[in-house]
Amino acid sequence: MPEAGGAPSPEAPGGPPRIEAVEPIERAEVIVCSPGRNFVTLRLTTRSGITGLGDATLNGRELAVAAYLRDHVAPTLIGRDATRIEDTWQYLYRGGYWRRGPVTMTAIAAVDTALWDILGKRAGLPVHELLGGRSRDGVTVYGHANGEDVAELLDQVATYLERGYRAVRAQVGVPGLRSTYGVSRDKLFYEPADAAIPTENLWSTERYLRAIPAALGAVRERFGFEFALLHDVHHRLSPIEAARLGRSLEACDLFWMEDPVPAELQEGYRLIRQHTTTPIATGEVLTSIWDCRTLIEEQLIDYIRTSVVHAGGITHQRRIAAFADTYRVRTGSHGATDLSPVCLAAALHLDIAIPNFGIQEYMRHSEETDAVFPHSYRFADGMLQPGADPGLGVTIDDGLAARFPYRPASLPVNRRLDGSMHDW
Ligand code: KDG
Ligand code: MG
Repeated sequence: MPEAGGAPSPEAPGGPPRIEAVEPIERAEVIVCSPGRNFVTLRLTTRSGITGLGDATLNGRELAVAAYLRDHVAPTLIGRDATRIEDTWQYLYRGGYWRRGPVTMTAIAAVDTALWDILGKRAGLPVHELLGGRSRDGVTVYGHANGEDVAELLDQVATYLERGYRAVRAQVGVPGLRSTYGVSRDKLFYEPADAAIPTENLWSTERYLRAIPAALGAVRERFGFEFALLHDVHHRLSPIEAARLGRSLEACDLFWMEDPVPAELQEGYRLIRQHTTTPIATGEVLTSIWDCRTLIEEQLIDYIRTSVVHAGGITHQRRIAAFADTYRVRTGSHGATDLSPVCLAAALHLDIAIPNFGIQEYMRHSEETDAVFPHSYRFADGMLQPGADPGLGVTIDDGLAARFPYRPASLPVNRRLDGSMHDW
């Protein structure tokens, strides 16, 4: 392992003398592939040949992040010291006049995650050991049971419980709507980004609010209360509608009701809180600690669902978790299939190390995705284990990735029955 240099670098550009790089970055490559769905991956390689991977996938906006990384970030990384993880984060965030937002924060996340991967490989340790080591035996995950109707949903919940899951998210088709968020034809995998031009779905709040309490009630009636039950509203309700739903689900003893209102409507959570004790989770579309501040400080939520890939990487996600911990808010990291195995591995290293982990979403990746991204994490007894490989424990098979070129795919949009736009 190279020694830390103490001599000022002769090429310091104008400013104060710089310390020589311990592990200079020599290459930054952006790899776009589509093994079952689109993924953007950043690979950094150091002068001594260590590689690190970072997920940079933003569903439906993949090429925007790829261009941001290639055109604006990669050139600034060459020669930079790979061991300066915090400084690089500050350079990319504070150094950027135009801050935050999903594209920027996803690009920063990719660099940060790749640097943690490099650090782990350099040290010969899995990333969670660098983050303070295990706080728990494993990472409890929830799977996605869903059905076109209640009967199919019950079959799917049974399948997840038989597979050993201790936590299940339940989504059901709404009668009279031709498709509903979270309900897929292929039960184990779900990919809403299904067409280059967004598919138009139909939405009815009234029908949804009538269908859900009955469906979740049927799940509890059939399977009892010895597992965690979750439900994702997917940003669709007004605060008072969400309050009503939360109250009507109290007897179901939900682990959480997710994203009851659109993310930008944070004041709405105050009203929801006044009316229901159903725990609330949100955050998958939030990209920084500043976006979560009110929700956490006012204890308007119980679980913060920001992810490594969309909220600035391991460094920033760890900061959000630490801030949340001071208010006894726990984490529930987003883990849909559009978050690549590189992101899932990074999330698992963090989940296992932090004190206030709550639960991890685990939507299985397709076989093609798993083949392109061989990984050391494993599922057993309702938990994922990050594995003991140095770094993140994920690689990318370049040859195979090249056989799955990018395909344009957008997330759907929603219209109400009268034709007006609604949140998807
Ligand atoms: O890209 C959008 C998906 O990640 C999102 O719709 C999935 O809400 C989601 C969840 O909870 O997994
Ligand atoms: Mg969600």
